[in-house]
Amino acid sequence: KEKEISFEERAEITNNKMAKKLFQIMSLKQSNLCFSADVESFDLLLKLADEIGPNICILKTHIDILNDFNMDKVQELVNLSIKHNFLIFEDRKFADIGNTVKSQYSGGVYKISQWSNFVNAHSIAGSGCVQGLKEAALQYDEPKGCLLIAQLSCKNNLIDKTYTEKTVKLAEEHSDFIFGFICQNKLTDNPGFIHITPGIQFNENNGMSDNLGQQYTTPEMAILQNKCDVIVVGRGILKSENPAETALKYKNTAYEAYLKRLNL
Ligand code: BMP
Repeated sequence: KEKEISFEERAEITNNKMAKKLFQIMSLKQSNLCFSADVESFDLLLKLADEIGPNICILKTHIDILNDFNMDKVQELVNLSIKHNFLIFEDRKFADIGNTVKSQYSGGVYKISQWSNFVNAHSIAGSGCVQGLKEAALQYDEPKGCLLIAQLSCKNNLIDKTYTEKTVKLAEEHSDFIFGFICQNKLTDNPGFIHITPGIQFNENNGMSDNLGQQYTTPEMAILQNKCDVIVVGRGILKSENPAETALKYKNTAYEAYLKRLNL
């Protein structure tokens, strides 16, 4: 049986600067929790980021659902990410030809490349899409990165096993920029690739209902059984009475599950 490698060791092993930075934050803060800040008010997002920031390694945004977007507030978010030492992940899910995603990533209203540490892309468009994003990222001194969506949490999605396998192959071919996956279970033993998993709630059946096809699993299942590295939690935290307290519970549960996996 293969030995589990710690986040700390993985930070050492990987040549990908984004992965290194993330693994370092995870081991320093003892957190493998990503908070999905799916709110429509930027002011609320900033308040939550300040409260929850100490307990997360990543804050995930959907910048295009904010009603009061502006670049000054983006700067405040960046300041909070420095204050609390978390990374900003814009969940943009790029999926077009290279030339288009390059503009979508760096231009437009949101100028995502300026403030996000990393983004994600569907693998459907192939290497040109990855190449386009990579080119746009090259203009920055600090590391930028991208995750490929290898699996989805929602019911009846069209991704099959072959698509997932091809996605892993695409990631391996671009491992200077692609440093992991959005997925539901571990896909590769390459320690440099991180597995980030949405669709998480403490009580997957009695939790908040989602009538739009979202499927939930528990933090323990995701980390211990499915061997993922990071859990993504949105409504499990947002809809709770005390989001900061609940985030701490998710953080502790996910990290304990990781420690248990290391010692198995
Ligand atoms: P929630 O925990 O409230 O269900 O939110 C999950 C978040 O993760 C959402 O922002 C969603 O866009 C994202 N997500 C997902 O739920 N499943 C996937 O397969 C990929 C995602 O990015």
